[in-house]
Amino acid sequence: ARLPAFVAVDLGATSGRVMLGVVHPDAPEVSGPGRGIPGRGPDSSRGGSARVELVETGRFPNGPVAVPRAGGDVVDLRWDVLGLWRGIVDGLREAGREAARRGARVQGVGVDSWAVDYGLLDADGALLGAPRSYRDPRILGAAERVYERVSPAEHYAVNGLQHLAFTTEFQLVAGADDAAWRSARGLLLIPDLITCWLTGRQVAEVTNASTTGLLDVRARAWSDELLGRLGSEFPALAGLKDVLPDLVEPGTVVGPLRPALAEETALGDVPVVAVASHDTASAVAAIPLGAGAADGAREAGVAAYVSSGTWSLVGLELDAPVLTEASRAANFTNELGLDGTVRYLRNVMGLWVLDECLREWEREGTPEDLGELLAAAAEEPGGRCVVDVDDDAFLAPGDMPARFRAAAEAAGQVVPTTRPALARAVLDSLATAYARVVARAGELAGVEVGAVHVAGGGVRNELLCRLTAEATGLPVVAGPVEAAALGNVLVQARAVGVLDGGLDALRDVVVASTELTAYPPR
Ligand code: LFR
Repeated sequence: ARLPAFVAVDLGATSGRVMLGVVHPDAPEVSGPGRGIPGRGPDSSRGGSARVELVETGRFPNGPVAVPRAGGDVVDLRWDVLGLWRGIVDGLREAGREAARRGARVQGVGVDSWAVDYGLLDADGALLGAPRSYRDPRILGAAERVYERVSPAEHYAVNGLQHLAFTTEFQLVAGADDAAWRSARGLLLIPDLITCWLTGRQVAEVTNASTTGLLDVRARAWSDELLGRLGSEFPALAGLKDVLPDLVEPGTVVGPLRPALAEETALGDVPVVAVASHDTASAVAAIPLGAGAADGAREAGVAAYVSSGTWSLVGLELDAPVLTEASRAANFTNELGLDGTVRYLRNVMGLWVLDECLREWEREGTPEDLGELLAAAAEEPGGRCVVDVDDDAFLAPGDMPARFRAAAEAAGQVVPTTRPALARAVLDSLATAYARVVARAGELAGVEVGAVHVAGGGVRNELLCRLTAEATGLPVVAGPVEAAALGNVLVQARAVGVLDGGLDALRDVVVASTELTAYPPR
């Protein structure tokens, strides 16, 4: 029989990927990579878990595009979703070919992406203009206008979200007078938009919908209360309720691939599955919490995580939201996860700050090699310059080295004058933020944290992993790199019956599929 395979479309803010995940069945005596490290939590000593092999079949750049308007100085920051769509279709076609070469059969397609952003559809179901990027500075100030009418505490009691300037709700308020909004008859978050283009069907997958600010976190349903309040305070948004699609939980089959695409990509009649479509939710599903902590692991305690890509999402997996006033004041979010879980976390600005420095140096015509820069940064003295990377000043694209130095100066820190010193300062600032957030998450949730997992692209940044272990005083377990794509594949495989079991069973598959690296606390 041919091996089952699934195609994960994973869209990040700086690149999109299409990955083929081939599921290899239980192999009792095989010791996969990652099994060498003594584990706790998921049963990593057990043979016999299936294994997923990920093969990249498409990769394309992404980033906000500055689009000028007619008749003025206004520039909008938008996503090139048409370019992404082209990359996705090419990647699907290549996935079909790759599956054939490997004697595998594609049994599903699923899409995850960054959160909060959305496309509007007109009455014909056609896209009304390129979706706006959450980094568009036009958003600044919108949240405050909302809070004057519906207080932060009233929001938190229902949606449980941290304050982020760009939450969907605030974007909608900022755009309430737009001509496009007046014509809108549908609203789809980015992964739901791609899923709609794949299937023709409109749904709102719940993990991503939980980042809109419009959901009741306990009910995992749209909040009539918040939608009602918003509509009465901002009459232009009174129709919002009618443009939101029905919610579905991850693992729901949305429909078959549209026949024309089935033919064009040669994938045939495969189901398109709503996965945990928020990339962070897919990533967390694939973090083997509790496994792989080598020497130095505390006896007791739960594992925290850092999902590290453009953003760093730092927190805990819980089975119920924490909606206390202390939690709100500490700006912790309760986003929804797979299988009824809650992602209790905070956004930390993440590797975006360093990546923007690299892009700025490239724009200036003196590009920097990341590997060499990190090697030099590792030789720099640590702890000399720590700034609050979560300041909104770092949100928009631009001259990040200058902004970072200005922030260092304002904070009375040693201002980094060389690139390695700057890189070191960014990483020290990130590691310090992680340590603060991990400790606070434990306090607020009432648990003792015994280890920290790092997953996503940041796994490749060994210096940051080491600094995280030092700053938290906890063992760090790094891996997998392609956590979101892996989580995406796992949910599809379970939805069609190729895998079974709960999160622990899925994470056993991750352990069998991944190389985990342990960083001792010192
Ligand atoms: C990470 C992420 C974060 C979300 C941010 C903006 O890629 O999805 O979880 O806060 O992007 O959507």
